[in-house]
This record gives sequence, C-alpha cells and structure tokens, in this order.
Amino acid sequence: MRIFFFLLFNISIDANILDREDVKLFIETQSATTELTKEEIENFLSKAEIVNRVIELRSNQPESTFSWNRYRNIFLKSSKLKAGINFLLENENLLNRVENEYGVSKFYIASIIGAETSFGKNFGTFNPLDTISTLAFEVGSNFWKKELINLLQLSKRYGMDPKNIKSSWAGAIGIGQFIPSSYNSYGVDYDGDSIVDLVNSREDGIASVANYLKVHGWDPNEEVVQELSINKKYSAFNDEKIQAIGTDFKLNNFRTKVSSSDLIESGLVEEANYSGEAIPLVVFQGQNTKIYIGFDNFRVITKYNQSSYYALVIHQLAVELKKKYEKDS
Ligand SMILES: [Ca+2]
Repeated sequence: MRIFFFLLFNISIDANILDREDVKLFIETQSATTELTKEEIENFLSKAEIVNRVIELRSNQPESTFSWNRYRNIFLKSSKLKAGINFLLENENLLNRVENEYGVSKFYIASIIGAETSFGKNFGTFNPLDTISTLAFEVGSNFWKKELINLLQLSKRYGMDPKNIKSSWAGAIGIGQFIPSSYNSYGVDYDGDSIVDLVNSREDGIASVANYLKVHGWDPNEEVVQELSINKKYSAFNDEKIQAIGTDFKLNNFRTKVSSSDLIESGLVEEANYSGEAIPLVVFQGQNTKIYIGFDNFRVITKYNQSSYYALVIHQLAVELKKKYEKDS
C-alpha cells in the first residue's frame, strides 16, 4: 500500500508540470508581457508532458555525427528522387504559381520539403506542446521559452490544439517543419481562408517555405553552389584529413566567406574566378574530394538549418530533381 501511494505521488508530479516553480515563474512572466492570460497559458501547459527522448535526440543529430557520404546518401537515394518527382508532378500548378510569385525555384522548395518531411509524408512522431515544453524547462534556455510562447500564441490565434498536431523532436510543424517563431514570422495563408495552416493546407505549407527563403534573401538570378577543381594534392582526402587541412579560414562553415584570390592563396585550388566572396566547402564525396563554393543563396538555405552539410545536400537534391524532372517531361 505504501509503495502504491509512493508511485501515485510520483506520477502526479510527472503528469502536471504546473507544479514546477520554473513553470509557475514562466507563466507569471509571460502573462504579464504577452497577450496570453495566466488561465490560457495554464490551460495549454496543463496538458504538457516532459519527454526525455527529446533531450537524447537533441544531442544526436545527423548533421553533427554523420560523415558527408553517409549523410548525403540518405537524401540522394533513388527512392527519395522518385518521391520527389511524384511530389513535383502532384503539385505542379501550385509549385509553378509559388515559384513565379516568390521568385524561388520549385526544385529548392521541393528539396527542402523532401529533406524535412519526405515530401509531405512524415510530419514527425511527437507533438509540439510536449517537445517544446521539455526543451523550455529541461534545457531551460530562453530560446525554447520564446518558442513555447510562440506556439501558444499561434495555437490561440488559429484555434489549434498543440497537443494534437504532429511535430519533430524539436517541435517543428507541418510540411516545411517550421518552429513556432518561424511559423508566426514567415508562415503565409496561400489558400485564402485567413488561417496559416502549415499542417493541413498544402498551399499554405509550400508557399511558406518559399516565403521563408525569399524573406531571407533568396535571389532567383544567382547561383547557389559552384564546383571548382581541387588541387591534386588534396584529391584523396577523407573527412578526417579534410578536418586537418590548415587554412587561414574555416572550411565547411557557412559563416566563412572568402574571395577567389584567398582560395587560390590557400593552395586548395589553382584556379577560381568568381566575384565577391563565397563559402568554401571541401567534402569527401563517393571516393573523391570535392571543393564547392556556396554563394549567398547557400547562406539563405542555412537559415533553414544551420549546417553546411544540410545546405549542400538541399542544393544537390534540387539539382538532381531538376535534371530528372526535365528529362522525364
Ligand atoms: Ca490558409
């Protein structure tokens, strides 16, 4: 009997995060500084549960643990390309309209949706209320607390139940996997029902991905990535050896930008003649070492996911989709 009570007591503590002091403080602060009332926030959070798996997944993301070859193979396998072509054909008119209106290539929109949700087929196995509450209170960062408030704001505005929508472990929602602050800032209503619905409206979801890229500076007249010829002495460098290359600038870091002459001076290439500055990327791909440079549109993709691998894979998938689409049609 005593054991039973003990268990019951534990369960009740786990089940209701409203009893936590940090949660109480959060509710006090947010009800004083946002349009949400104390009762509204409590109502939402009374259903929130801490999910430990979220914390585990947070420290184990493929961008930081996989080699380029392994990472790239996930996104560029033939089943993915096939699904991508189906997606392009199924949504052809919509994608063409969005491409024209926002000035963002439909192949990059499709590529992002392919990477995020397997072309609209997998919206995640979590719900944003639990995952973001977990990140807000177990990680305890202001970043996730802001995301939590953004989630509650959009849930109230659009009459959505955040416990009943699907999301990634990080609370990313819908076909383009927007975190709540992005949902609120870049989500658009493209089907005209006055609701930004990134979960159920394909129109809203696709246009919002284009809008996200456009607002961050996507330029339809500019290249995304260019391949250069790597200096022969680096041509058989694997990931490990690439990491040990000593240059004055960081490689594979989307915050690093170098000019053609910087790149030649580093010895990585003998020739380069692009104008301005670009992001230097050196990867072991297949059995070869490749050097790419990422232009401003590449930087725009990293706004979606702050990883050079991610942006490079989005680019390569977009190029492959375009090739296959134009060949097939
Ligand atoms: Ca809508």
